[in-house]
Amino acid sequence: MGKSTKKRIFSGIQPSGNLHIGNYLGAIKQWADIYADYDSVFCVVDYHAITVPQDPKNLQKKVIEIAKIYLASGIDPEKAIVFQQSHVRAHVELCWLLNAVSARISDLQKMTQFKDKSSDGNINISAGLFDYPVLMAADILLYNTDVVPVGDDQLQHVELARDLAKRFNHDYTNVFKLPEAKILKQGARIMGLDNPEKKMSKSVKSELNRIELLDDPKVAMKKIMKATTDLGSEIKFDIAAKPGISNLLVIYSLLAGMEIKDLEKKYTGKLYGEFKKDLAEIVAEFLTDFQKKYNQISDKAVLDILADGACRAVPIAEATLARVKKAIGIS
Ligand code: ATP
Ligand code: LTN
Repeated sequence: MGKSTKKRIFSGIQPSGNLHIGNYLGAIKQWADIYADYDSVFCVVDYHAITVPQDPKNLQKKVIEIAKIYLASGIDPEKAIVFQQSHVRAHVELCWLLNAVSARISDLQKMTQFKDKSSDGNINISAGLFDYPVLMAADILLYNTDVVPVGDDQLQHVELARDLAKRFNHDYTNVFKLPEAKILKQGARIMGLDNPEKKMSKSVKSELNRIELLDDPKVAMKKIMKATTDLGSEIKFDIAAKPGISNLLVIYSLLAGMEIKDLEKKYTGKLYGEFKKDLAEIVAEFLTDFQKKYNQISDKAVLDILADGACRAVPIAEATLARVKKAIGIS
């Protein structure tokens, strides 16, 4: 079989918290829309998840849930590699090597995700949380990745991966391909329903912040009806003046496949309530359809897919790791 000439995509999500439509619209939908045109690799990054406390009884269930969400979103495991990070040891090995020779503490101190997650004065923050972006760089670089489709909060991490690759190539030999982030123009930062000034997030306490992919559709409809809106009554995309309505317009546009300007026309002269009611129905329809697909996939099928994915990932990762070790002088 000839070598694929397609560019490679790599991306991943942590098995922590409950995935929401921000994760879906910013990352997973983007993968599902483009992955067949690439040589695609999707990972469930369990070693990233444990940088904050996880319940050992629940972690593997979460891994299966995330993998099922990838599949229910339309990723065909025959056409893409889908695997669990901890099944491929090369990830931690490359992380160590990059830590030792290319990563700088001064770079990691600039990472906003670390600053945000460690800013509440908690002294029990793990060293792994600080080193998180180096493991992410290892994930990406092991697979000679060209493109990393993510939401915009991950841009800084992908840029760090690129910088580490450049530094390594400069200091040793040209081993790594330089990856680029792929960030959607629309949907890369879905905002919280209860606070449209901040991104929708798994870790915000209030459930009114987000629509979870496995939410009961009726509950999701209520969350949309309760979403924060703005002063005035016009349904118009204007992030500065109308962050709440603008966020809902983005969600509507992406789920219904309609342009925002067409939605603005459709709702000219109409009230927020009517707009929200329609959006609530669109969200409920989406969730019903999504969950139908999700529920058709058995845990056993997922475990087989992850095992097969690891078998396909290992040779690619090991080949890169061998080149890295050779460049450093370790054989
Ligand atoms: P946390 O709340 O703990 O930071 P998260 O919700 O950001 O978690 P991640 O696992 O960090 O979830 O993100 C998975 C993927 O979803 C990443 O590509 C990330 O950029 C994307 N993503 C996360 N939140 C959003 C959002 N609100 N809008 C668009 N994309 C998002
Ligand atoms: N940090 C990412 C998850 C992640 C990832 C990756 C994304 C870990 N390794 C490699 C893309 C490529 C996040 O979304 N929180």
